[in-house]
Amino acid sequence: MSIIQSISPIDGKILGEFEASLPEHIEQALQSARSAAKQWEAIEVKQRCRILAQFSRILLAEIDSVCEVISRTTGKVLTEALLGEAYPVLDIAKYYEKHAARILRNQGIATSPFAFPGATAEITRKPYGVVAIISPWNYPFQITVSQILSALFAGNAVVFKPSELSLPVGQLIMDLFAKLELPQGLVQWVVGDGQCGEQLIDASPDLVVFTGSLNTGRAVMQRAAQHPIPVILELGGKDAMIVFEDADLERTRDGALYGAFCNSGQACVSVERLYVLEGCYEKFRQMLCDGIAKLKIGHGTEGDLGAMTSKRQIEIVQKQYDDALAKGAKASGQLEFEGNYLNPVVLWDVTPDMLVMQEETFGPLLPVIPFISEDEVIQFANKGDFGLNASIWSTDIAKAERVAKQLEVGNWSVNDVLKNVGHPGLPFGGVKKSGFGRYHGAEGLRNFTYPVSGLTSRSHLAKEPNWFPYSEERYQQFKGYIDFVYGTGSFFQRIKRNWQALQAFREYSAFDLKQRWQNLQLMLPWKRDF
Ligand code: TXE
Repeated sequence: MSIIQSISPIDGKILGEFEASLPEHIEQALQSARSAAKQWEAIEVKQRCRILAQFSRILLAEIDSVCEVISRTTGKVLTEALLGEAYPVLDIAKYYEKHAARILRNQGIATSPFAFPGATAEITRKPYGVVAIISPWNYPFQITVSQILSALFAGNAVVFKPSELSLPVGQLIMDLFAKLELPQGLVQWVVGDGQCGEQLIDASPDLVVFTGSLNTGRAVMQRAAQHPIPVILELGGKDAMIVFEDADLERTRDGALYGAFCNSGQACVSVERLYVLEGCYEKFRQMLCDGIAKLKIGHGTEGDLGAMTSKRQIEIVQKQYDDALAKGAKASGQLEFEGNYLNPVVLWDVTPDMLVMQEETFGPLLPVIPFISEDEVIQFANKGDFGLNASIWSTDIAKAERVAKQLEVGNWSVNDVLKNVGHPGLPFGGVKKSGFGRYHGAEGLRNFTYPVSGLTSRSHLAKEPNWFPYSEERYQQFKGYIDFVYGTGSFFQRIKRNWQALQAFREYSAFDLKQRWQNLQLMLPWKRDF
């Protein structure tokens, strides 16, 4: 039995020891989750929402201790734990509590009275069954719980694997869900590193939701492909922030500092490339350097930037910093502070060959680059493999939105940063190598279900016209029917030239009242898709 020790990056204190899950435990977890999923799915959505509403109440009652555990495990400051981890979870829980029944309801589909005389059609949403959630260490509570809640609201059971660096938060999540009246085994966790993640996939859940690095995402997808199991991948970004001269520069400077250094830059949506219009580039760069000097490093409720979560991540950031300086970049100061704490650093005179411009940084480095035109900055921002989030800053909203819509990203915001990804109604996810699939919003919830399409015929006829036997005459009649439906000319012209063929289908075209009523209802705005 191997033991994983959890050590706080703040002061090196041991936070706990956790037994790594053996393959047979993972199999057992999957089996009991499967039977819990059956019970949970049978509960109607509104009742599921009532049960899950308890989660927010429990979280609110324990919010200080929850933030304390998150802070000690990750190194982030308490305000960051409150705003970046607990608050978005409360928001998504409330949103689904209110909207899940509507998002997941059956959807009537209009049916052609010619092709399907008398038939009605509908889409029902079914939960996948057991969802495996493999989550990272940077937002171990928010990402994991938002995805668990999405899976549960949609009617699934969950087996999650937190990062091996976030085990106290994994335990905390289990303790919170244990206080809800859920079927036994509906939410379970497994403990371990990448190998445990592989074993979890091999235990054959029905959906894998992964958040982490591009390379691990590839491995997860490859593993899932052997079954095959559908995957949702959230793989990080190299997000651009674009600043025009007409922006409110003071507000924009504060936005840039927050966007780049929130959680010490360990966010998939943190600002990693800051493009500033040439006319205000020098002034803005100076403003950033002045602003950075006022940021506080610390912990608890005092600091703005906390400790980095892992030594490995510090090494990655240090390597990018050293590489940039060796290749001619200038820096606002030293990266090293003390222990696991790093200084926030602005870099300029950066070039595309530097690691900091090529790889995800996931640390407190902010490269600033000048641009000369709208077209140029769109080209700059669209360069590279990732496409997660971006922000555009200008008082000319039309211009900012015009630029935003030409960016190859899954999400953007104008005159604000990061907060957009916490909006519970906006589906969140990336394009290009930032991954695919979404969570949050109506689309995000439906992604934890699959559609079942049903069609009910109300035909009283002995047989349908497309059934056997075929003949030359039947062929010509169908050609006439197709020309009537899709051919050119007015409705009357098409009837006239295909009159003979249509006679053959007269007996099939009877309108059914139920079908007419369904089609009529589907024209009403409030009956349309949510
Ligand atoms: O993440 P990994 P790491 C980026 C960031 C960082 C880099 C590496 O740039 O520097 O990734 O971080 C589990 N099969 N992001 O190494 O390895 C692992 O145990 C199944 C972006 O910590 O991707 C953990 O639970 N699972 C990011 C989870 O995958 C496997 C968040 C993520 O670990 C596995 C974090 C395998 N073969 C880092 N190997 C974001 N997008 O927000 C590992 N895991």
